[in-house]
Amino acid sequence: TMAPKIIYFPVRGRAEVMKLAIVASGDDFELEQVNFQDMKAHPELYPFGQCPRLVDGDNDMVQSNAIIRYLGRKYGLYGKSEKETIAVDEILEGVESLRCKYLTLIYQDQLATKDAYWTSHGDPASVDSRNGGAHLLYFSRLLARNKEAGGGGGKAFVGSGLTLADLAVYDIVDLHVRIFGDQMQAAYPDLLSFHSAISELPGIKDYLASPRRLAAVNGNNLG
Ligand code: 0HH
Repeated sequence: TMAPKIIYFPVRGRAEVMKLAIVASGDDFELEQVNFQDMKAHPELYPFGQCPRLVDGDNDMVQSNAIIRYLGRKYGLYGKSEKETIAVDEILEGVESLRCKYLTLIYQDQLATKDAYWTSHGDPASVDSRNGGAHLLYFSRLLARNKEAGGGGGKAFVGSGLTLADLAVYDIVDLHVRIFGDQMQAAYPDLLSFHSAISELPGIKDYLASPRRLAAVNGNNLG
């Protein structure tokens, strides 16, 4: 069978978690650069006029979080019980919330609001902020909670095995470490250890070191 094909711009962006899910499962992906004209002219292929799009055999889909969940079902990264699947979904949505703030920082604000961003969404002291709160602290707490419940030893967010939740948090932490490295190290050493544990996993380690990992993190070349 053919490898799942990701159609996207030549950046990590919203395709990165998909790639991590595929390589962590010992599978391979094909990358195709999106054709902007096609994307706008073919609503049957791009119903929202946007990419990423994934083609895997008969399954052809858009919306990054739908694609990620599809891959989670395909590769068994979506929890081992209803409760675990609920927890994975909660974390995927939590990552989406922070990703939207990150995208504003990069694309609208061009990093000019970096300090305010950390104060509102990064610094653990901002937990009571009405401006979204300390998203990274929420992840840190969830990791500790799963560890206390006996799962993962600080290396998994849900249960004891790898899930989509881990890959999504890995990616969003990675994006924040690039911009806020020192603050991240000081405030969230637990998230940093988690991040390095994920980066050492079979499949992921090789992928991260390979030329397949695109250099461009986002379309603005910032961060
Ligand atoms: N909710 C959708 C999802 O999660 C959002 C998808 C989305 O925003 O799938 N797609 C954007 C591309 S992601 C899109 O299709 C941002 C990457 C930008 C990189 C550009 C780099 C060019 C470098 C040569 N946008 C096109 C559009 O909306 O017209």
